Amino acid sequence: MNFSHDRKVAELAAKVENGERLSFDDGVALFATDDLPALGKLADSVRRRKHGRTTYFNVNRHFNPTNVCYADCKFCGFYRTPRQPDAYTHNIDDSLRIAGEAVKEGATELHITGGLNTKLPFSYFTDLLSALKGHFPQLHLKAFTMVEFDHFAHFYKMSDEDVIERLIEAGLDSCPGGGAEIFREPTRSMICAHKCDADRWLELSGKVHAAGLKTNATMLYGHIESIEDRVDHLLRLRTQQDQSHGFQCLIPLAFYPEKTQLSHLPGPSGVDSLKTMAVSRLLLDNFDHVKAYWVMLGKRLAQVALHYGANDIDGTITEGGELSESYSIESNNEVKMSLSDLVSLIEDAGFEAVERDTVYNPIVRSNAPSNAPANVSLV
Ligand code: V47
Repeated sequence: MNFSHDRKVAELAAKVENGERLSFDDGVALFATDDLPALGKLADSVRRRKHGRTTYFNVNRHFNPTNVCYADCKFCGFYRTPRQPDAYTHNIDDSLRIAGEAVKEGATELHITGGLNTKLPFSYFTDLLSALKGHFPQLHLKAFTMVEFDHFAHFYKMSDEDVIERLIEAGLDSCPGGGAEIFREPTRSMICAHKCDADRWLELSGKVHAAGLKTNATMLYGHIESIEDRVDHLLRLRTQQDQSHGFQCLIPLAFYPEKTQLSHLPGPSGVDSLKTMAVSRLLLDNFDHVKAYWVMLGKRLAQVALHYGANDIDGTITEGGELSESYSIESNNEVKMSLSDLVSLIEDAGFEAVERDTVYNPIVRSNAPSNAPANVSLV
């Protein structure tokens, strides 16, 4: 039996098997195929070569210190202007209480991002990190996107190096992948005109990597962008990774239109999401990990995406995240999964669930988190 009825996919399968790098045109051709199972098989072969049957997850919590933001991104349903009644900024005590709950629930990571809030001094962020690190030294602080770094440097008139150094001194351990959205113009300016541009996002990633920290990268798809925009985005990340080597993981983020300025759009289909996962895995030959973020994909599609190149499904506890405060693709708005449910989800898809810390060291728990369900299966 031929690998694919699509001759182009069969040709690219040979290229992938020989370890050759795929080009821009190859990426566009893979998106164009109607042979979804063959595309999945190809991405799965790369995923299995890198990770075998292992699917990683972690026990984490998202925390947004403030939802006040001036960026006005068209795809965002989270931000508020300072005068809106539900605008908030957490003080240190609140933040410690939330982090304390997360630690009690067994979290190893706090994922911290927030709005670009011009009412706050830079010391708000360093004090926040120092307090969290002081109280919970075991908690990995994955905090602030390249867009926030750019805002800090401009707004507080500091050099990039100073911003990075002072946040690391305060307790920063690594950075999440947000703010990348879609790099290519004019799409980027149409959806997030007030965020830093692609070159700046990539430049800051390089600087954070040079300072010794790992970061992630995202791609927001399924809104107004073209397939060429997506391929361009992935290849720019690949080029940056060749130079600075600090990206751990790509997270393709399926656009969820509800409560955004783009709510008239349908969002990506299931097939589109699986193709995007597979092409991401195939183009990013220098990224170790590709994550199926279940909060945006939904649990069922995230499970299938593990057969389309993804080898990580993110966290158990995403409650309180900017992608969950206002919405979740899950019909009951459930944005929290127990460790045992997540393990079952992975095993049911035919993979071996491995709990990891933020930088992909496997974690072996000697006993369950204090509030974990009694039937929790330990990894
Ligand atoms: O940059 C905002 C996206 C990102 C919507 O690093 C939306 O491990 C879909 O970066 N529909 C922030 N997506 C979240 C993020 C992230 C999430 C999980 C794991 C990691 C990681 C990083 O969320 C934003 C934007 O691209 N986003 N609004 C929306 N309506």
